[in-house]
Amino acid sequence: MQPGIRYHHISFPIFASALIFLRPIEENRASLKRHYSRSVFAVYDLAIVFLMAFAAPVCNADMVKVIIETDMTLDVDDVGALAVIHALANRKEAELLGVSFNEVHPDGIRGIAAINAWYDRANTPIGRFEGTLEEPDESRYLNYLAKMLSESIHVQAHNALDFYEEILKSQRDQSVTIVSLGFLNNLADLLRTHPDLVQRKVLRLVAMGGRRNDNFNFVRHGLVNESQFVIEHWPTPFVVTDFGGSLHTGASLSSMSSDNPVREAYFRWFDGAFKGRSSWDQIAVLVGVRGESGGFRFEGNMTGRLRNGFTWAIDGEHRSYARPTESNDFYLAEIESLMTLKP
Ligand SMILES: [Ca+2]
Repeated sequence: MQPGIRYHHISFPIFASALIFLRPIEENRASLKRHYSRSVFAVYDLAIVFLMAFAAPVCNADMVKVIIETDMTLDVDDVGALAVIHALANRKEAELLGVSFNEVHPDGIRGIAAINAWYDRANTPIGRFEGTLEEPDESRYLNYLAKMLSESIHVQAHNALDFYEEILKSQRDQSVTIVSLGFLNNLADLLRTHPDLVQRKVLRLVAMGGRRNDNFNFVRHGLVNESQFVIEHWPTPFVVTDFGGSLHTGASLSSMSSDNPVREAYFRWFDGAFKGRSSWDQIAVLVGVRGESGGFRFEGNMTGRLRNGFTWAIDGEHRSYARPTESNDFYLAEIESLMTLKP
């Protein structure tokens, strides 16, 4: 067991109990002040500062460290998924290490940056695919999002390879979850160039795509062989998720402020209306952050297939399929509330 984990396991219950114990004092602070001297409260405040200083790293130990790999361009569920990961970061369930863009739309980077900035995470590293794609996708919303980003924010996106190298090197071994919401071009490049780094640092790759004969994420832009390379050679656990088509979310974004780029993306995607759109990518984020405790079972004893004929064994350990175990209403409520959680 790593020392950090042991420290975390011992100290978290102590800090949690202390904070629960102190809560009534905090709630009745005004009336208690009438009965106790100033110096008593000075000691009390010092104790709180001490607890917060130690509680912060303890809580961080619990967070799932996530890199999002997105094709945010054609469909809008990538935008919803980015909202979900920011909300999970606000709730201390996840730490967003960076966002990597695997499409080539000229407004993609600024669109991603606009969302990060709205959630007060303008410094989130962004990676970009610097190759070319057959028939690049168009977007109904990215140009609007790009304009929402303040000119005062300098966006610097790095080549996806440099982006991954820099982030992964700085993280603990087997601590990083990559959630892929689009194409696998960046991850194929990463795996070819830094297979050892992937093996050492990546806990798990969760990929949104059809388990059998996927017709978008794993094949679009002529990338099916890149997808095969990733699925065939990824050295750590790989989880495929294809649930979410029947979950229509985003309509409640109408209640958010008009400076919210997530709201704007859904509004523009529906050509000036607020409706619900399928939630494949939000589900992938939930699978990545919450794993089986989020209402999924990682199953094996089946096969996956790509349209080029490549068939792969899903054994439930090295390769798994995330099967939903709850009702649609459960995921709908969860996603809708996360997408509308304010920063
Ligand atoms: Ca996507």
